[in-house]
Amino acid sequence: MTAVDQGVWAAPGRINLIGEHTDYCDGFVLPFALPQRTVVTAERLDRPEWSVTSTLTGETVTFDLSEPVTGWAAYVAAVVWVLREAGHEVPGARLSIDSDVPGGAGLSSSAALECAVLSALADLGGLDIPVEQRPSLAQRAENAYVGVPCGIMDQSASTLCREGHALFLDCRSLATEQIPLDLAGQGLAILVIDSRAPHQLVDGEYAARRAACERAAELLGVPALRDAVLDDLSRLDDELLIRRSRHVITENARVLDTIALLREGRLREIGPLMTASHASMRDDFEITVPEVDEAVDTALAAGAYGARMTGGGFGGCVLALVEAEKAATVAEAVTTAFAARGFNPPATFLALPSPGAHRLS
Ligand code: GAF
Repeated sequence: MTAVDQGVWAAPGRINLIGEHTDYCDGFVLPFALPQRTVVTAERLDRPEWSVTSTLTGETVTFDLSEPVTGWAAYVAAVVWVLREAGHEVPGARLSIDSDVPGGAGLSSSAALECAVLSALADLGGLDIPVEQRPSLAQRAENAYVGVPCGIMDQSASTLCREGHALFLDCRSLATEQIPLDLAGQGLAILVIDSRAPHQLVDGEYAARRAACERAAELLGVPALRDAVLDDLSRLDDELLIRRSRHVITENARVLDTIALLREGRLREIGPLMTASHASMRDDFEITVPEVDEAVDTALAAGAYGARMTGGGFGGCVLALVEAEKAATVAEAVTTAFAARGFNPPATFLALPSPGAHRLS
């Protein structure tokens, strides 16, 4: 690959149609990329130094990896680190970062940053990194450098999604299939409701859910919960592990059922699967909070076909499948319900399946 001296690259946030907390269980997910994205303007430097400016805060962080980098710039340092670890000659660079992916909302602002920086550095260095290998590198950057034990869904979505499609990803084989998602063509819309619920103890809770799933798989004698079926649960005697496992087993099945319906163009019928996914996250996986439960219940009462929280949990966003013409009414109903319960006002927008990471200029 020919190296370029400078350019502008973008990578999107994502929303997950269905398949939550299944990625680190070797299971199935079905995210799509959002129009909201992180944009990196970058130029190559002739020394091994990286200077990163956030256009949102004006802050600049400069590092050469001789010291650990913390804070938001750690996500950038992590990408430099992982590329070097993989044997690539990463060029020094001056990077300017802009983003309209809301942070802390469960829409993968971290993955968008990682994947945009990875795209920029790969092109600046003329590095030969096939696009299919990029999600694993970005995930490893986050796991090993930043220290977040995330799965591979977000980095895959930010890298591999295509406009107008959802990405069916088998998180064991990493096989992908682009599933057409023509919402507008069927008069439908996906309304996103950002609950703006304050996040608490999120990292610890995420790691605890992952550990519970791994423990359950170990007790069942399978490589991952992907390999378990509901009948296996009678072999567990820990009530908590039974519920955690039941979520993952039923969620994987719901992803496959959703895909079968989408392939037949039966978009409205995925609604009940979305709602069942939410109930499972609320009752078995216990990762919802009152704000997201309220958003789901109100959206359904206002006529949504289905609604569920998306992302790691404990706040963040809900997506609701609605008739396009009803989206504003559903959004208004949720805003009113939030006010009545004394919650922060939610933010709402429509999600359009958008392209994954690419060079803009
Ligand atoms: C977060 C993680 F980063 C993903 O890997 C995934 O586990 C998700 O939570 C839950 O489905 O976004």
